[in-house]
Amino acid sequence: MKTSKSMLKTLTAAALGVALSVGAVAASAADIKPRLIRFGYGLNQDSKQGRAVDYFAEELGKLSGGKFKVKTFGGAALGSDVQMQNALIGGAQELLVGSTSTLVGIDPRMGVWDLPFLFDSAEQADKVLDGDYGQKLLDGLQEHGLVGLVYWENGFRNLTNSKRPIEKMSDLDGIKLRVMQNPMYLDLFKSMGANAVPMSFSELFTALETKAVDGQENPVTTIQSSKFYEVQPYLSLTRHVYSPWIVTMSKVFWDKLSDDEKAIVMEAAKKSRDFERKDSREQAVKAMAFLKENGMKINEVPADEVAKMREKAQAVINAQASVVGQDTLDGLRAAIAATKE
Ligand code: TK8
Repeated sequence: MKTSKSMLKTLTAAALGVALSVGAVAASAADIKPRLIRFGYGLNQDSKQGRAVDYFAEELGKLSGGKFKVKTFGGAALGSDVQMQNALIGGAQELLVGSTSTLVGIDPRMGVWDLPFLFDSAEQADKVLDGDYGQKLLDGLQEHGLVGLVYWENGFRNLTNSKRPIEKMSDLDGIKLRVMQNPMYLDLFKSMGANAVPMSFSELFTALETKAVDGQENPVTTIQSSKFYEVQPYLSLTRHVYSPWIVTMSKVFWDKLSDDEKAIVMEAAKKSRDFERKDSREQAVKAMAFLKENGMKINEVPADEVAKMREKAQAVINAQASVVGQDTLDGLRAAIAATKE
């Protein structure tokens, strides 16, 4: 619900035939108070995550007429993704962008985005994430103390390791592989023969450097921006999962905001989503070239070997019905099917 003040403004603008965005209306006359938002994230500042966080900070600053100050904290300076989620729920931090995977302990349904070999393209994923299905999952977070604003792109995940190129599924045998903290990943990579270990992202570089683990999996942009290429010679292009990122806000903070304030937060969030996805897709191409130039040995995985991985994945996907709920899984399949109509 808009306040009567902003409603009047909107009507006036419409009468004048001026196309004003909510934010432009809001900045001067609407109900906006000075606020501080602490926005934490796990990647380095020099990454697509950092760039989009900075973009959001600037946009929201503008939309609020300078009243909202967004202080940004990259490189897990406020803690790991799980720690930051808890800080949001407790009201000690306002905003976070990170993986959906670490939310499964809070809301198991978030695990659907980790299901392997789900999307054919990033554009297809956009449709499902930004459509009713994705929105329903965002809305579901509210009862757990988080407000899901938008999804950004993390990207298609690929394997890196220090032992050997993964050219066939059996090359994964015994590879000690760091996975994200969704138990589904453990089952998935164990079923493919790897020795999977869950670990927070903030500990990963050191674990790779000290060889506490042999490998990990992430999109090429992260392999570049987190400097994994310095300690991981092999990159195998499996594209096994399309990962989104999710921007979440503390519900404690959200509930304090006026309708006008909520509207500008949402507007900045949506703009940042579009900015980030565009940047992500441009950077993915550049990252491939960069990683090659910087000595990574990159290989494609032959189709028949990917087929073997898909077969293992299918059993893991089916087993997720009891975790995320059959309805949630069916809804996902329907939403994906609808993108093909
Ligand atoms: C960054 C993480 C990262 C994710 C992971 O905090 O944990 O591997 O892909 O992007 O959210």
